Amino acid sequence: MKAFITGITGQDGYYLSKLLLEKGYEVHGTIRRNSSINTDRIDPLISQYGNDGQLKLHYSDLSDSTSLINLINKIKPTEIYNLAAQSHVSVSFNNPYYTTLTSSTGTISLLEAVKNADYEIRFYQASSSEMFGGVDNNRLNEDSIFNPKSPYAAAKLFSHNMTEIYRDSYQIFGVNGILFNHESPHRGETFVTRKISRAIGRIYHKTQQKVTLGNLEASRDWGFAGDFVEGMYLMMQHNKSDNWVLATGQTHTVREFAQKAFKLANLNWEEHITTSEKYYRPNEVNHLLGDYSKANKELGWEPKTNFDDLVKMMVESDLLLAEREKVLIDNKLLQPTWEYPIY
Ligand code: NDP
Ligand code: GDR
Repeated sequence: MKAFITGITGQDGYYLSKLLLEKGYEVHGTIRRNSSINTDRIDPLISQYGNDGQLKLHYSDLSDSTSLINLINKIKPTEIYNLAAQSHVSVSFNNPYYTTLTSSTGTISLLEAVKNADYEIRFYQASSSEMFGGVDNNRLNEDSIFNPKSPYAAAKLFSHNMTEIYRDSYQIFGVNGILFNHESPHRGETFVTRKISRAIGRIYHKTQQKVTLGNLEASRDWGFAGDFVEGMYLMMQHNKSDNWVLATGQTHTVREFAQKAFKLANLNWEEHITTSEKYYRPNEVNHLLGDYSKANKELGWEPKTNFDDLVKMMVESDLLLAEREKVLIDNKLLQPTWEYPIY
């Protein structure tokens, strides 16, 4: 049981590698060379499992086909999870070329390595509910029509199609997990749920005054990332590769998330949230609601964490984080943040 994970430093990379390490897998993950170290999320796993023991990290990049293929040939994984991506939908409008190039070439490199291997490597592609485009209020499942509205979604649909093409043409074990939004205390801080929970922690501890958001009426089917990686794992253990939707079957607006989250900290959300068109997207996905009945029936998967518990988990974690930050601010080791300028 040897897993190769691209994007191990991301939210899902953390939860998935934790799950696989606990199951006894040898886990290999790719990290990118950056001027600052960006392994924060997986640092607890590195402490526990080492970075050259049961967990092993390798420098690579989705755009570096040679390095990906060399790593796979050397490591000989039994499962590959392709989680890496420029995963921010809004950023993909500003960086369309980079978003498309890295996602698409990365997937092809990995699929080629799987195709050419002389033993079976199971392949997981991180597909997204963004590919549906949210054109109406219907529940979306594996047979729903795709209507990508961003460079991010189009790049994901390309990789989704390529996984199916390699599955049908070369009989590889290629899975597409079409996952609806999933969040956690490890969610990137530029995604709306974490942007809100992070702001609440700082507003509560008086190190931030307000938070500026974009479209409050967009609704999403938000689940907990820890539950969703279990679904990824189950897909990879199934006797036949296929496409599966993972979702919660409930949708909430950004406004509802914010109201609930601020209330948990006894803060009045209207005093602290402003909106600005700078956070609006050129083309918005207004509504997403998933139907996970196929995953439930065939994999026995269902989400364990409901919306209220997810919001609570994120707010409580960010209240603690902000409390720790405040100590640093009080000791002049950190600057207070009035508002984030970029996202
Ligand atoms: P994150 O943004 O948290 O993590 C993305 C990961 O990809 C990071 O490890 C990042 O590395 C890495 N990465 C980005 N660009 C490159 C590159 N050029 N080469 C190599 N690695 C790169 O995403 P999530 O964990 O939330 O999501 C995992 C995957 O699932 C993504 O592909 C995302 O698009 C997809 N997805 C996510 C959903 C969600 O709700 N979270 C829903 C549906 C799909 P670094 O840390 O260096 O930036
Ligand atoms: P999404 O997540 O685009 O669904 O993609 P995000 O949290 O960025 O946006 C969700 C909705 O909130 C609205 N919104 C804001 N979004 C951000 N980021 N910042 C804001 O200030 C803000 N205000 C309102 C957005 O317009 C949108 O409607 C995530 C990513 O993880 C993708 O990689 C993944 O594929 C999909 O989920 C499923």
